[in-house]
Amino acid sequence: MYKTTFPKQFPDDFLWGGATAANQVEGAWNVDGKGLTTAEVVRKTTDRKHMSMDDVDKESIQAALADKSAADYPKRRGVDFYHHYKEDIKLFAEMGFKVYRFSIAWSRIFPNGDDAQPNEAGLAFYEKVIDELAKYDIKPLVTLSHYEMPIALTLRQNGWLSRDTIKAFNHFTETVFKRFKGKVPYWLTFNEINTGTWGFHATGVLDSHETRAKQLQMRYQALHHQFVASAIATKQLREIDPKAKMGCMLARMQTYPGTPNPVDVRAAQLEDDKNLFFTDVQARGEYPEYMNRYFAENKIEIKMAADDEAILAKYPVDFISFSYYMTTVTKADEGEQVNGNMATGGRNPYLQESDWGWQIDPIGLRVTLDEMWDRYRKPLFVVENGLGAVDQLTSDGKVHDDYRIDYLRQHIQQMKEATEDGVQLMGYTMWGPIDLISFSTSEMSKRYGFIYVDQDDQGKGSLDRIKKDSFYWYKKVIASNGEDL
Ligand code: BGP
Repeated sequence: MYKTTFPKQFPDDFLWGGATAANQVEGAWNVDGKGLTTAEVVRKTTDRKHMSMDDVDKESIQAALADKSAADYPKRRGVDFYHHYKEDIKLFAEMGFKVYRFSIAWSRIFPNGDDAQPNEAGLAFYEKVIDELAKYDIKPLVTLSHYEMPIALTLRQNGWLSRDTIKAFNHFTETVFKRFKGKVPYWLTFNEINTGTWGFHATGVLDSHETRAKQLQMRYQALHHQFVASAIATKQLREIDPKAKMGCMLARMQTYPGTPNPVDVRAAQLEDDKNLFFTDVQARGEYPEYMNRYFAENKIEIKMAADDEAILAKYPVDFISFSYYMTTVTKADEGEQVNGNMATGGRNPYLQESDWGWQIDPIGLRVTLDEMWDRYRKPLFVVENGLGAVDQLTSDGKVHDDYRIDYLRQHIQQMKEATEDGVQLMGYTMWGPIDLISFSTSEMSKRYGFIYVDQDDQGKGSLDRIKKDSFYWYKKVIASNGEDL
């Protein structure tokens, strides 16, 4: 039956909130037994349009390990959420958050990734965070791996390239599922899992000195291990905490054809398939045929253990989450964008871009939501979206960030349209409700937050938290369940 009424509104239980990652907010990188992660050996970049982390090699890691300061490694200091979590959660509650997405740093729990016993101080920290959220009735949505591989595993076994990493990861997941049983209703395994094809930051695989063909072989193999580890984590969660839901997480970047020429349409379809490949595996439980063909044509051979396919098929995710910042454009004669990377995609003359070259496309969010709902028929969750911008703190202690409000408003409007189109959307956690260290550039000055943090790119500042104009706006949006935009 067709619906005859189309209420343009979000469901009553829509999960409004914000999202962060341990390595971008926590700081306290050498406190309470924490081990270092891949994120914390990456330096600042001076190139705003490119990521800084994929030329990392063993030598640069050794140099980073020898450097005991946070001066050149901003992800070591974050915005000191580790010591400010009560104050920060109180501010989230004041905005009316229903959900808070954060990651558990694997190396706080297992400093070397595969220690025999967990580090109690690490578990205790996240327990305090979860209990603090519960005071305000904010539900945790926890990412198990947000570019935070224990550096020991990268050095010892080249990160996810090793099958042994599956075992280590699933020991970690079992430990946290047991500890936080009944307290965390939503989990995600790997943040932006598809960015594993971009390199080190996501897989912990050191391959910057390899040929492009070899890199692809290594990266897809590492990703296969992540798929298996994700399915095993889903199995564990069903057994340990059956009411909790498991999701996958994709950096969704829709590719438009550069012209209506069918060769360009086909090129765009291939790019898009290579993006959706990840959700195809994790939501449908099998490798899609188009990808098997792609692997064969590119001489990529995925080594699988006997029961890998059965595990993938048996434990698909319950819901699909993704980040959405931009869309991109391709033409057949531009060749493959396998090394596609944020901000390096083709230009779209109809779109404006952020100061970092990210093409802003609110309607693209509706297009994506509608297409993904049709493809999977599983609940969707937008777990990242937002505008990185340079904010000015005025002399009277205010930040007038109308550009951010405008960006978010337009995206929320399109989510509403998608809801009316019939998409089952669980919630929206905008990226970086509190200013944090940029993932791609390690800058502080690329700010996303509703809450300004007084800290500059050199790490100087009081760390005071200041409400921006957008803080009051988002509070209104949540209170009206998305009606008052
Ligand atoms: C996503 C990552 C986040 C985040 C965001 C914004 O890709 O999952 O960790 O930081 O992008 O990116 P950036 O910080 O580079 O602006």
